[in-house]
Amino acid sequence: MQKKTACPLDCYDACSVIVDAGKLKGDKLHPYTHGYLCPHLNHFKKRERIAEPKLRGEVVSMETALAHLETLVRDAREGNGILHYRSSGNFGLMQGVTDHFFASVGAALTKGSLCDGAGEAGVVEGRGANRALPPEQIAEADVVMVWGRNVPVTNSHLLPFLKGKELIVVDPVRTAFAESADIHIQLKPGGDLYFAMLLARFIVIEGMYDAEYLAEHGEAFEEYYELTQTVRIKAALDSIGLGLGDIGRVLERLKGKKVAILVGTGVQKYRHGDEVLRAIDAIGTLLGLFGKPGCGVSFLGSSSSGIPSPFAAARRFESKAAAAFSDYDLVFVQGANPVAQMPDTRRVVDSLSKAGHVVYFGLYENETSAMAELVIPAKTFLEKRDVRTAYGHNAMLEMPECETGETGISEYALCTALCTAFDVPLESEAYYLEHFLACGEAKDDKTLVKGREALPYAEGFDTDDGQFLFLEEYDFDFDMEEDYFLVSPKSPRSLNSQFDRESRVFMHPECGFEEGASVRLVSEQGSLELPLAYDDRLLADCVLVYAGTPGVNNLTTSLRSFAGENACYQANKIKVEAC
Ligand SMILES: Nc1nc2c(c(=O)[nH]1)N[C@H]1C(S)=C(S)[C@@H](COP(=O)(O)OP(=O)(O)OC[C@H]3O[C@@H](n4cnc5c(=O)[nH]c(N)nc54)[C@H](O)[C@@H]3O)O[C@H]1N2
Ligand SMILES: Nc1nc2c(c(=O)[nH]1)N[C@H]1C(S)=C(S)[C@@H](COP(=O)(O)OP(=O)(O)OC[C@H]3O[C@@H](n4cnc5c(=O)[nH]c(N)nc54)[C@H](O)[C@@H]3O)O[C@H]1N2
Ligand code: SF4
Ligand SMILES: [Mo]
Repeated sequence: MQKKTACPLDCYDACSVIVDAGKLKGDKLHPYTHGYLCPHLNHFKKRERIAEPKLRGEVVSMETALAHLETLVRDAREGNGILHYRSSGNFGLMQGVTDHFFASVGAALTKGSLCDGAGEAGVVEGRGANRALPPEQIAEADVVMVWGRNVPVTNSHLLPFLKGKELIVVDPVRTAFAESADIHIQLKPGGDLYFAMLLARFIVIEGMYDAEYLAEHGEAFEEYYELTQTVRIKAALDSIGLGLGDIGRVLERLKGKKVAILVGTGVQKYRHGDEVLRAIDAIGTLLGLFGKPGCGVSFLGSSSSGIPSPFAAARRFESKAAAAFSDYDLVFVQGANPVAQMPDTRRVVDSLSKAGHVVYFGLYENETSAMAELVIPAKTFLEKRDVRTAYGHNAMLEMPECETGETGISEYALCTALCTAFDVPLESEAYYLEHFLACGEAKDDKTLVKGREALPYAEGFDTDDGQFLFLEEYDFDFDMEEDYFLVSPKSPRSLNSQFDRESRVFMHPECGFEEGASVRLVSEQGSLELPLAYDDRLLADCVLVYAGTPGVNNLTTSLRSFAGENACYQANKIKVEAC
């Protein structure tokens, strides 16, 4: 018998999945899934998962594991407290049920982000709220400008909506997507703020702005124009590897067209990530793109937008990107691999090794499970009930239990055991699922989250006075040091640290190092040796190490973004040495 569920992975697409005699297939009837899945889910069943709970490396029963967890929680509550470190291994809404227990017993949860926090902060500063464009609006555009998002790799189910459009890609790497575009702006990593400010400046100079729209929604645009004049045109363009012709080519394509600008995480892996989003949004405001059919600027949305949490709220928080694990008697890690995925691995390992006790609750063995005293296997998304929403579209998908098995425990069952032991009130699983499902409503051929608009900002911005808040100052100086830029994007073969992780570093063939030999990458934070592969899609001064490559975050910094408390994976320059 066929069952329908949804992919739980951290991805823009949140695909609708048909489970047919144990096989996973893309749902042909779901308007966003188009009948295909990606390699992550096509090979999902082949992955070796953790089979049994382990206590100090010895296999134990689930009963023993839960009893030990209970003791650790009891002791830590009386001591230096508990940190519940939950990340994005599974995006189902029921993952949050453990927050309910931990918040209720006074544990700290995390704030800030490893992912899109800097960009999100910028969007909220300028527009008042972050609302993403649904795929149907993107499909109405004439021109789609994709800025720091690798659509075929990270958001492949958007491709059918981009067919036949003029495409502009802004990316320091000549990706296959960039290659397929009408224009590829191959700027230096981190050069986006200057590029966006100069585009805005020339939009004003050329009189391309929408005066009527600005009178209503962007009164302060002349002050912003003055700010853009502080960017010295020739020097700035030289520093980011572009020329005046690049500005002209882009503006020529945008003129008088329905333009959708899609922004990914690539532009905001820096301390000033919020300013980049504000500057890109300013282009959208000057051109009057917001609230018009087929137009707009769209960053990653929030998958929980429109879904009030039914769970207890925490009162204490620890930084997601720079958590001080050593301050806690108990660190409970769920759906996460912080040892590999947080920045500044040396600091993370040092801090985590000084925590009283570490418990890992997940599907796969990884760097973090290796440091845990207690390892608890989870059930897969096929074996538990959940509801999925997305950051790339507004659909809601129900996830019934499709398979049964002896391995692992669901988040709800684990939470029930803990709540029972500590007398924390917990509603039934059905209650929470119904709460989430009640936030959706059927529309045409799909279920959508209520309140998420088909055309965001049609009624203006969500700021206090409805005006777009242009950037008023910026804290950015392009780093002209000799060293290499680190580019650390998503790999086609892994989903962060899940599945087939890359193990090489990529550099331009003319880098002067021998292909196949190991090179040592060195930053202020640490170093890493990897075999070198040539990649002529890269600029000569860039080193590419994919997210999920073991050791990549030895190189990255614990410094967080100026706004949004985000990790800054590309803020460091690095040196390369032959080994
Ligand atoms: N296959 C696969 N898909 C994924 C994931 C995965 O690990 N693997 N992860 C998921 C997650 S957690 C997320 S957050 C999303 C993120 O997905 P995306 O938003 O696509 O993020 P990235 O792949 O990190 O970066 C996108 C592009 O930005 C470019 N870039 C790097 N630096 C800069 C820069 O300074 N300026 C500009 N303009 N571009 C830059 C990179 O070369 C890359 O092509 O993907 C999700 N989907
Ligand atoms: N250098 C560099 N580092 C990066 C990034 C980058 O671009 N470059 N990207 C950052 C970004 S955008 C993100 S979102 C983070 C992601 O980093 P993390 O949130 O740590 O995600 P994953 O690496 O996917 O690890 C998820 C773990 O979740 C567990 N898991 C999967 N499904 C379930 C489940 O159903 N239940 C439970 N309990 N556990 C489950 C699996 O065991 C898996 O090992 O990485 C960040 N790190
Ligand atoms: S594209 Fe994204 S949502 Fe779809 S199956 Fe792959 S990981 Fe899951
Ligand atoms: Mo992410």
